[in-house]
Amino acid sequence: MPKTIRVAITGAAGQIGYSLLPRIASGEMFGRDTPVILQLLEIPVDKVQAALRGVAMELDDCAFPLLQDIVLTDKADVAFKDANWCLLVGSKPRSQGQERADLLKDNGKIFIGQGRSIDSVAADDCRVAVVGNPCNTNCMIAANQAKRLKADRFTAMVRLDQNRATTQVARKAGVPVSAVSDLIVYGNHSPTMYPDFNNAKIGGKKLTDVISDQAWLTETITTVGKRGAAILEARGLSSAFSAANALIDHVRALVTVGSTLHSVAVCSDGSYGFAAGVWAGVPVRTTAPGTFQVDKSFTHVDAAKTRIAATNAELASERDMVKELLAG
Ligand code: NAX
Repeated sequence: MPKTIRVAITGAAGQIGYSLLPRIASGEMFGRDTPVILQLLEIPVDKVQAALRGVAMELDDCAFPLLQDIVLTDKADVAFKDANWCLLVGSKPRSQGQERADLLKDNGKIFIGQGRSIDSVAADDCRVAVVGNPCNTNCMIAANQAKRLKADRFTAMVRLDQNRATTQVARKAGVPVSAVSDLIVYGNHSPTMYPDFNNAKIGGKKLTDVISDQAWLTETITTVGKRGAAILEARGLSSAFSAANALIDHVRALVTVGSTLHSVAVCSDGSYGFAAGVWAGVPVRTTAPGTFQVDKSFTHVDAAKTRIAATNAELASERDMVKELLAG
């Protein structure tokens, strides 16, 4: 039997947590034969801690064979202790009238503390995936606190954007989603993200040969970028199970060695024109469990370069807004 994985999850009593936890406990993230221990972190507020206990009761009542233990805590050092994976989902929502810069700074403080704690108590092989928004910049802030763990242990999630784009093009082409490949989302998890249809494939053919309607493709970039807002408008709540599902895909991709390309936000080394040191979505291939390589072989037409430059500018401006939160 594979070794037990300790998975720390922040914001575990939230919406995404509720959809995510049973799927991890049932083996969808780390494999159907891999035991897991869930280490759940929530804020020290009685009502929230009570909700967390309720979630744990439901996990108990599922009698998941792979779920070996559940730890409930309001202390980061307890949640991240010996964790092999830290899934940073929790963050503060934007309050009414709050400036984006203030939201960035408010949430940034959470990720300073969590980054430090992970670096001091998590397992040596620890990997971190950030979902809490603004996830690229929060990931950069957490990684910046780490002395022991290298930057490539920290990734942020743009997979939901990839999945959203995949369904749009599959539906347009009248093919199953599994026919779509190499559809990479570049940049920030925000409306500036760029889903690259030019290098994507459908059934092994160039996507743009299968869908030649350029106006539709351009409009679909906007549809994908604004999908979160559309769901919020329709549901009155932000995306939850689709985000949890994307996080399953994100981590599963990073623990599964293979030639498939995935969109993952990683620490930029300057590839594709991203500023070095920001976390940007790029094409990634998993070379060993938890270890990836960025595929730098794609070329982009001028219109794509302009979009990538715009999402890079946003990432750089976010970094600028939180510069006092970055160590060194
Ligand atoms: P909820 O508000 O339902 O849950 C968030 C939970 O985090 C709350 O229970 C809260 O108590 C907890 N929390 C806040 N500060 C914490 C801290 N310091 N330590 C531990 N827990 C803390 O939000 P939910 O819908 O679950 O969304 C969670 C985050 O995911 C939000 O930041 C959201 O914006 C982000 N999203 C990211 C997506 C992505 O693709 N990267 C898509 C979905 C989602 O919008």
